Amino acid sequence: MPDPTAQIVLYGYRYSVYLRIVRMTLLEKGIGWTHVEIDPFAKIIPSDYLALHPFGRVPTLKHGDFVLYETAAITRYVDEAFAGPHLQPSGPQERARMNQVIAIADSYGYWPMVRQVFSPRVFNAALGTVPDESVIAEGIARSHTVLGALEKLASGSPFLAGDALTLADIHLAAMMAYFTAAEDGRTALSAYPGLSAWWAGMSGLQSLMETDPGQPS
Ligand SMILES: N[C@@H](CCC(=O)N[C@@H](CS)C(=O)NCC(=O)O)C(=O)O
Repeated sequence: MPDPTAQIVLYGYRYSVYLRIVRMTLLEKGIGWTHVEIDPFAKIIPSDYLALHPFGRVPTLKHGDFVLYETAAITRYVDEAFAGPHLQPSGPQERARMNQVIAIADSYGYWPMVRQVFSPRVFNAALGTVPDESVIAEGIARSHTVLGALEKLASGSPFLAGDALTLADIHLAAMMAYFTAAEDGRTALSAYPGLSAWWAGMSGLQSLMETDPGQPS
């Protein structure tokens, strides 16, 4: 049985979208944690971090002696191991929809929306790197497939799965925040009215705003 009083340590890179998803989940649950900064893009990843996460990515969560990586596993663990609002619907169809949205975001959304659009257009540009427009154009084209799929699931509700905030909203909101930080991303999203309405509500979520890492400098 997890000990809810054991200390939580979260290892991650402050600009990581996946770290942000876990931070948002902890905030929504009302749980405190200690942050350890790890830059997964650094030339050398500390060996003591690789001992926790053999793939060298972020985030990793430690709860007492229990070590867990993979964001979707972490957020489900946090939801299930601690008191606070339930972030997963109980109905099988709503729960399946939540899992589907998270899988779409991870499998098809993260790379084009975050790595091909946000990273070159906003993040690297703030550091003075001239973006490769062909990468951004490909990212936008691939993002349209993702946005089109999510539009069919958005169904005009303020939430993506059921009638309350779930891990699916948190997961996608963190990625959408980065995607829409780029003008190209905002223009792409505007073609999808259901998803735009969802984002209009979600963009004001307190846990999303509190975890905004700001611009790199
Ligand atoms: N499947 C992993 C993905 C985590 C991930 O890709 N994190 C990014 C930062 S947002 C990372 O560590 N990137 C380092 C790299 O691509 O080398 C999860 O869900 O936690």
